[in-house]
This record gives sequence, structure tokens and C-alpha cells, in this order.
Amino acid sequence: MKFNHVCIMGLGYIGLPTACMFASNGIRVTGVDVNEHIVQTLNQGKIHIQEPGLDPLVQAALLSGLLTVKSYPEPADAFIITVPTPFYDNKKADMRAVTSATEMIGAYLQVGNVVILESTSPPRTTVDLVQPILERSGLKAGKDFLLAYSPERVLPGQILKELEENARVIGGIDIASAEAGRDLYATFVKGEIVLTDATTAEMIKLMENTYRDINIAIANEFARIADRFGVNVWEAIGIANKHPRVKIMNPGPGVGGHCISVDPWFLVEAAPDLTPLVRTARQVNDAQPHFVVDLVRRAEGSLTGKRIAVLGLAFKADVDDLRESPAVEIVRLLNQEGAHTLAYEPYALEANLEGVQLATTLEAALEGAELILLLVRHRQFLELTPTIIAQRTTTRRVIDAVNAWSSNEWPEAGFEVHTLGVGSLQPAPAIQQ
Ligand code: SAJ
Repeated sequence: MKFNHVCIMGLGYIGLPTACMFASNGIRVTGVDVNEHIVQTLNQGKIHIQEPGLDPLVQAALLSGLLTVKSYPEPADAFIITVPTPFYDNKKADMRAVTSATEMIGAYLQVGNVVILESTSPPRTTVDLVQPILERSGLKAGKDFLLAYSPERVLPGQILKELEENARVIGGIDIASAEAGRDLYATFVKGEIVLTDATTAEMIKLMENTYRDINIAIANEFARIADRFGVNVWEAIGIANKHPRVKIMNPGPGVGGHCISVDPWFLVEAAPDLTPLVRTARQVNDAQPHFVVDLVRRAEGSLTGKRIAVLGLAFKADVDDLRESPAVEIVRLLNQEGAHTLAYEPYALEANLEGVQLATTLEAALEGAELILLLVRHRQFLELTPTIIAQRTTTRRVIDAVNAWSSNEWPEAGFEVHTLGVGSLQPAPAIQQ
């Protein structure tokens, strides 16, 4: 199938890079977002997210005229839905954005169109939610239009590279739909394109992120056990991973972002009776911020009035994304205990987070601090040396939740560094899940 015009619903971390990929391959793209601010920002040639290499690509796509940004769709050959699927407080999937994007497409749907859902969704969303909405147009899926699910699988921080290079799964409601999806993504995907059915593709995506969540949960449990028994978990993992069939992941302050900390719940919601392990892993990772706060308490005693410089708020290294970030939760928990935190997040200096006080420079965060709490392995923090830190603060106390400042130069320069998962303090008490 040939495509001249693609309409992309949702211009976030996935939709915007995907739009640029099509545009830079000569395809006309209408990018649609319901957020007026995003539409205006893009139309001014600026971008609202940070992703390496994306800025010039967006500029070029807009300048070439191949990418236009609007708040409503227009008739096109293909429609791609890349809107968020967060969860409600009760951990049930919030499908409102998918529903409304699909309804918008329904009004423009024409015979011969292809519609692809990319948003991570519970099993059967494509056939049970998206298809019936589109068919309200009077057109029939599989007969008048084609419909497929194709999960995005890119890693924030290297989205552009992974969009091209990763294997792409396309799950059609029928074979023709899967093949049409393949023709569409073959525009820019250089990795393997694997065809399957829609529900399998939905499940693949959820399985991938759940697998990762469970593996991080076991690493976090190992860190807690190591802490209790006076073992250095980082050393232990390094040695265990020399076994040819063992690949333990890294413990840390918890699991954040809009993917891994969310997607496993979609499986739990879909089949609560079949997913005790998935649920438990989620609870383990969600409890990890409490473990970090406990580490701070054991190192420092009372936290009341304690001035803590928090380095990093993003959900992981070298991204500006603060969604579901365990670092943000840790700050809130510390504040609840009476600590005075001042957080420095170099990738989101202007962030506006309720109850979180931000410093706009490293110096401001460190000045007057009694404790430094390192929560994210940003490259910029890895490059900090004891000399740099010592020039900016009198405190020599550090809690490192990401094993970034473990070299001997820190104690040699007079710093007392407690690293998560290194049993150097009073044993960890029982954790409340
Ligand atoms: N984390 C650890 N220990 C580790 C690895 C990660 O604690 O060893 C933490 C991170 O700090 C972060 C969280 O887990 O808080 C998630 O980070 P991540 O890098 O594992 O994943 P995401 O959420 O950025 O992206 C994932 C990816 N999925 C997989 O690797 C299976 C990505 O390919 C997906 O496209 C993305 O989810 C998504 O959109 O679903």
C-alpha cells in the first residue's frame, strides 16, 4: 500500500518523533494534539519535550511544510493514535484519551484508510474499544478500512534511533490490516517488522514491560536483603552476572515513568486471578521510595528540620520526564517527615510540582545542605567530583541511591557516602508494602 498523508493523534514523546520520521521520509503529516499549548509551541517552531536530536528534526519537518500541527484531524490515508493511557488511582486503565482520539478519527474516516493504535492498552482494546467506535462511522473494519495495533517500544533518551532500528510488531485485526501496517511503518523502520494479530501485539507490549518490572523488583529486594546482611549488592550483582545465564538488573530508588510503573497494572486489571506475581512486583517497586527514606532516617536520625539537597527528580537518567518519578515521591515523603528538601533537576529547572521546592542551580541546592541525597544517575551528576562538591557545601554526608559516587575518592576526600544496597548502617527494618 502507498501512503501520501498520515494523521498522527497525540504529539507527545512518541507521536512527535513518529511524525518527524514520516515527514523526513517525504510523507505529508498532520500532527494533532488537543493541548492548545502544544499546538502553539510547535507552530512557533519550538518543542515542548526534551529528546536528543528531536529539535532539529521538528524544525526541518515544519520548514519543509510536510508537517503541519493542528488541534483537529483531517482526511488522510492513515491515522495513528499515540495518546497516553495512564491509570486511575484504583490502578485501572484510563482509556479516555484513546476513546476521544478514536472518536475524532471516526468523523474523518474514509474507505481504504488504515488506523493504527500505538498507545499501550489492555488486551483486546483494539477489537473491543477502538473498532466499535470507528464503526459508528458506518464503515466496517476489515472491509472498508484496516485496523491494527502496533506498540511503541522505544526508550526515552534514544527514541529517534530506536524508532528506526527496533523490531516493530504489527498486530492486525486481519492479515490485510497487518500488511497495511507493515507497509506504513516500512517508510522509516529499518528493524525487523513482525506481523501478528492485534490482541497478541497488545499483550506483547505488556509482557515486555512487566518482565522488566519484575526483574527490577527482584533487584530491589536483593538490595534490601544485602542491606540487612551487610553485603554490597552492587558487587554481588556484578559477580552473579558473570554467570552465563544470569542478568540481574540494577536496584534503585524505585520504578517510574509512564510505562513500566503503569503497564503491569493493565494485566492485573485484565486478569486479577492470574497475576499475583505481577501485582507483587509492582508493590515491591512502589515501596522502594520508602526504603530510601528509611535509609536516610537510619543514616541521619530525626529528619525534622534537616536541610537535604536532592540531586535529580527525573524518573531515570538523562531525561526530563518527571512522571511517576520515585525521586519526586521520596522528596514528598521526606518533607512529610519534616525535612527541608531543595531539589535540583538539571533537565527540568522550571518544573512545577506540588510540595517540591526546586533550586535552579546545583550551587543553590547544595548551599547550607546538611545532607546530599543523590537520586538519579544523570551524566552531569556522575561527572561531579568530591572537589567540586566540597567547594559548594560544608556537608560531607551523602546518600547515594543509584551507586554513582562509590569510588574511593569520596571517602578519601572526607565524604561519608551511604549507598543504597550496601549494608553499612543499622540493619533495615521490615518494609511495609
Ligand atoms: N530501572 C531500575 N533498574 C534498572 C533499570 C531501570 O530501577 O535496572 C528504573 C528506571 O530508573 C526507571 C524505570 O525503571 O525509573 C523504568 O525505566 P526503563 O529505562 O526500564 O524504561 P522506560 O520506562 O524508560 O521505557 C520502557 C522500555 N521497555 C523495556 O525496556 C522493556 C521501552 O522500550 C518502552 O518503549 C517503554 O517502557 C514504554 O513506552 O513502554
